Amino acid sequence: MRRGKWLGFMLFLLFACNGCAGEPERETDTIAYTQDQTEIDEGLTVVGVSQIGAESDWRIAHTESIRSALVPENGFYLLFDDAQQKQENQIKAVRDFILQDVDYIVLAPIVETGWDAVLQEAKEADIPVILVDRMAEVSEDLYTCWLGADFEAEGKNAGKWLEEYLAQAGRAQEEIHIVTLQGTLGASAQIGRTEGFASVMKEHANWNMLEMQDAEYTQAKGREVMEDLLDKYADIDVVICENDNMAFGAVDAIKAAGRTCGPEGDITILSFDAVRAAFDAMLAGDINAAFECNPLHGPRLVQIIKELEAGRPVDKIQYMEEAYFDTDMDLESIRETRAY
Ligand code: GYE
Repeated sequence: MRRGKWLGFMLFLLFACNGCAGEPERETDTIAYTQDQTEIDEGLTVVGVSQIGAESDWRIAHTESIRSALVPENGFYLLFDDAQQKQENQIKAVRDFILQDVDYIVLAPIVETGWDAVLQEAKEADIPVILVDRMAEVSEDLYTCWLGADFEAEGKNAGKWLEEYLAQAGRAQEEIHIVTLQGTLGASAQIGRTEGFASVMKEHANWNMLEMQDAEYTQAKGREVMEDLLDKYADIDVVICENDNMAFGAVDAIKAAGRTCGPEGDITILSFDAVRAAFDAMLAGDINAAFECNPLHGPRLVQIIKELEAGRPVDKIQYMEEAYFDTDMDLESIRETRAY
């Protein structure tokens, strides 16, 4: 912890406790911290993490990876805030972290826009900000680095996979009707996956995008949106789901409508993330392919912060390595090796 930080920290705790009196607040580790402050070792690096929510299996794995890496044994004290899918909660969390004068702020921005003011405040407070998962559309001097996935490449890979799949099935020239369940509109993962897939679609005049709808990355909304699309269109050939949980919801809706999907069914389902439950869904024959998005950011965050603490520069943009999986592979064996 930098010199002079403890004073700010203690003042904040006083302030936080006063503020707590009558106001029902959402639960954060900040409160937990106030209760066991005496146990905190001054040598620890304090990191405030603003997480988006718990909307998907991917997000839960992401949180778990960060929580298990930023631990005292690795030299960290973690303040974790779950924004429950609301940007205003994330902005408030970042402001709280600034007031607490944490050593680092880690932010997973729900959408790309709207971060200029709060990140400027962090800069003025001299607190490095590490963006993880999704990107923020801000000037480069407002964050130290970004760690995440190449969402556009994921979308492109899905398009290329579909191209090959249709060719192998002798359907390369057929009219193909596609719908997309999009993630939270304005989120990097949504923008990149939509644009990446669209870039392959452009090469296929016979691929028709019937409709794209926001299903907010959740299973419940995925089901609801898919029900609506099945009501509207009788001839859907392919469903692009911008995460696994929406795919699970789509599969539920398709089955409830008496339709079939997966490699043996009549609707092809492509999905992103490749969480363990997606392997189960592929093995059950419900979805065709899952394009991996790696949520294990925790160990990489530890490395990045240790480098920064040692005064060494880090790469501004850092991608995670990713693959894809489909039902032609030995999914049983691969599933055994999966960490999430
Ligand atoms: O695909 C989805 C989650 O931003 C990569 O957000 C992340 C996405 C992920 O809710 O499952």
